[in-house]
Amino acid sequence: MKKLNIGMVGYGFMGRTHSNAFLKVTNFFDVPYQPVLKTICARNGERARFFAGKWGYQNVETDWRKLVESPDIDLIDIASPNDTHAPIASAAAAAGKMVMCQKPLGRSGGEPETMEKAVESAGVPNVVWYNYRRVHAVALAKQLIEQGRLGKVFHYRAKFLQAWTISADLPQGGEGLWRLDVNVAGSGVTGDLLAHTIDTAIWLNGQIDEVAAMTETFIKSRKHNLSGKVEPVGIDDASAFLARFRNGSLATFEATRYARGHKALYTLEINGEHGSLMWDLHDLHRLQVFDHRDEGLTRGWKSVHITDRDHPYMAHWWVPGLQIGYEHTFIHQVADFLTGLGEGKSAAPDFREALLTDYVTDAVLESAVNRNWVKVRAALAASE
Ligand code: SOE
Repeated sequence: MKKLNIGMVGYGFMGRTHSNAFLKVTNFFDVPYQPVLKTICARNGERARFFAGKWGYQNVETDWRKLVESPDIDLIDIASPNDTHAPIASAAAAAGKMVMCQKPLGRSGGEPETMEKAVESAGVPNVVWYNYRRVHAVALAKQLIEQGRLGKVFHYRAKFLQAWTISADLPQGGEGLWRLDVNVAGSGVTGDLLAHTIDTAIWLNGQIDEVAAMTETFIKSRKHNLSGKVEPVGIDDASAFLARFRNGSLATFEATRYARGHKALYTLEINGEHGSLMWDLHDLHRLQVFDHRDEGLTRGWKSVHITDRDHPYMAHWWVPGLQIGYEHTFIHQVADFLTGLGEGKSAAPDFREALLTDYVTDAVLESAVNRNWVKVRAALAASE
């Protein structure tokens, strides 16, 4: 099996999910490449060395510019804060490296397009880590929709609810809290949480054409960890929008970090002419299925336990009846990427496809400011 030397940027939560996926993928999937945890890169050398020891990285680097130029690296994986995505991805592509990038692709204001152009002109394989597509139950939903089980789709509904920023004493900025700093994150829950729901929605139900949104920042100023001063909060704490899909269906999306009682509740529901599907991240190994064509007396919602060999990805795991969880979605992402590499293609969503999600989040933020319906850019391009 060919070796694929990984240069990972970032050792936070996502650095761990990605490293774990690279380590485990060949134990469970027959893929044409063996990822090698070659170099971990982060500004804090001491923390990076600790991370390298824990996960088995061979080298430590503190300058991502040196990492992307390094001849012994094949693939740059970007698991660092959002403001680093564009410069690292562009430099990595220019150096001829494959690029895997944590979502969202970049901050709004042109970064995602620059990144897409960089990987396209360099012709390097690329992918964005939208891991919820790789939940086995969500992949089954995709399969059922493609088989036409729902018929014409009328409604799509998605929510991603958290509660971790409710305290006004929580500072913004710096390690672990950069998601609250608009200069680093680009936006709040729109780019962080809605982006996931939008990626899954486009994958399952097609292009979103227009949106009408509202956002709110509940805590207007917080101490900044880097300056030590109280500074205005620029991120959206909550974001909700109405949408029209190109297939004629209507949608509601909501994300917040102020839903007391919910730590990470991502739910989605699709209602069609013949049936409906519901999925819930807290019960991620189940898909709720309703088929109106079932015999009337016993017709009802079925809770399908996604653990059988004929369910997506499940032939690679344990024996029927035994479930898998969150970490596996990242392993699936790497497996799909490596399989794609063997076939000479990028796995989905590549940067070009992930741009569609950025166009929707841009439209959401614009609509929230202007308080009107906004056409999504990709939709404009298609009808021009
Ligand atoms: C934020 O809390 C976060 O970690 C996101 O950044 C992830 O993308 C999401 O999957 C879980 O929540």
